Amino acid sequence: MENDFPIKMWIDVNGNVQEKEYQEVVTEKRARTFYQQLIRIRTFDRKGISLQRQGRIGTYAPFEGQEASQVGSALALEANDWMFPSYRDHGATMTFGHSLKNILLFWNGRNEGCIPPAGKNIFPPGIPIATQLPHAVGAAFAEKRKGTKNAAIVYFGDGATSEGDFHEGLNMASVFEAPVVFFNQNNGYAISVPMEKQMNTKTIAQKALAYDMPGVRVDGNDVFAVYAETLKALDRARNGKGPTLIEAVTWRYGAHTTADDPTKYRDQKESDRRREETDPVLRVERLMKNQGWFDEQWAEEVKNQAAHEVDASVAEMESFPPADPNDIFDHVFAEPTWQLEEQKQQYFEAKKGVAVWNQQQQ
Ligand SMILES: Cc1ncc(C[n+]2csc(CCOP(=O)(O)OP(=O)(O)O)c2C)c(N)n1
Ligand SMILES: [Mg+2]
Repeated sequence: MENDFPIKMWIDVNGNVQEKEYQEVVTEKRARTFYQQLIRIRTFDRKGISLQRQGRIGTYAPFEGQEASQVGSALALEANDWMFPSYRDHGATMTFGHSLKNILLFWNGRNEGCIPPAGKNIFPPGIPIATQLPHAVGAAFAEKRKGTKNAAIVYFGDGATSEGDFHEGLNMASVFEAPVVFFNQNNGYAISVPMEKQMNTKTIAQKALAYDMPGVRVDGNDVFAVYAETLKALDRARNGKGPTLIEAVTWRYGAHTTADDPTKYRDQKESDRRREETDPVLRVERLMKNQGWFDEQWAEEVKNQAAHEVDASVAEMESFPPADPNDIFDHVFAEPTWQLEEQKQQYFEAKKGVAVWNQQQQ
């Protein structure tokens, strides 16, 4: 079965273009745009971890290693398309035009973090695994019924494919030919659970067969291959041909979140080896060097510009007051249920208890 779903690659690990015909898409202009975005989101990601370590934001889910999957797919979208991210996909949302400040506010527990810039169809990150898939199908189906050419993309991990929502979403999209792209980032792990312990299939792409839609495997660290395959799937969707499942094969170099220690379940040497060989940023750098497009001074400027933008967004985020715990309870339903009222009371009582305990320690 694995052989039926070969991994598509446009640029190999040494930065060489695989086919002559790709040269039309693999232009200097695109390489620069991709490189710039890859650096931008990596800079943000590293800052996210650093802010969490300093206690300046809450928890944080890093995506380093998965940048090509997120940049390549997001840059294939049209401005009016819909994006449904998970908690690890803010590289994609910021590429699609989300505000960096709001993304940071999200990780700091503030409601504003869920709001995209005006006119941008970006949903808040799906934290309960796979719940965003049926939402994306609904939005795509609504666009189809309205007669537009807009499509939706939904991001999720390998672990999410074990959830009922994954199957319900794919089935519904298939039956109603909804213009949606199911974009899976297979990073090999669902927190500490490796893929082989959670499914017997060797690929995610083959799961598309059950829903009679195309299933495509792509090198998720090759931004050009990801871009080209997503574009193809989006074209198909817009033209009434229905959904596609894309499996971007990738790896996260860091922890699942800042609350996790990956060395407990993964050999760090494996991650180091992969980084050396298949880092998505290095891949574009090697391509640009091979083509004579890489300019050290320009690359320095790109890095400085990214650092400047990220620092400015941190300052903006920090001008907001800390999150209000009432918000967790008050915005779930229009009228709060008794269970929520009870939980809220319990929370504040416990908090009072902690405050008293802290005082006693002083
Ligand atoms: C419905 C549900 N069950 C369990 C969890 C706890 N949980 C958070 S992340 C995660 C693993 C998801 O793995 P995967 O889909 O591969 O995404 P990745 O984190 O690798 O991007 C789990 C089980 C959750 N958030 N939601
Ligand atoms: Mg995963």
